[in-house]
Amino acid sequence: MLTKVNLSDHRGKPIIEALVDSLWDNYDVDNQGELTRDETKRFMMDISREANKEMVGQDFTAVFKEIDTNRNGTIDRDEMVVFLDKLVQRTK
Ligand SMILES: [Ca+2]
Ligand SMILES: [Ca+2]
Repeated sequence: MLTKVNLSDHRGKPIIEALVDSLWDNYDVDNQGELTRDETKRFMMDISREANKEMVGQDFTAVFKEIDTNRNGTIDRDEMVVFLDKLVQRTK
């Protein structure tokens, strides 16, 4: 869960990367190293609940497309890093 990630305590490791590690631990259910649409949806629903935002309800398909920059239908770590980075900028 995101709430378990202490953003200020990842010595030497970029925060986003640590976040992605924890995401993959929690959401890459089939352990293929990528998040499928369903896995991503679970993650989005969880963060929107925790952040108390309606970011997902609106248009998951559009959000998924935004993350899946190479359009192969799954989210890899690099894509998630880019997305989270944008998200962090946005919520600052
Ligand atoms: Ca997966
Ligand atoms: Ca992809």
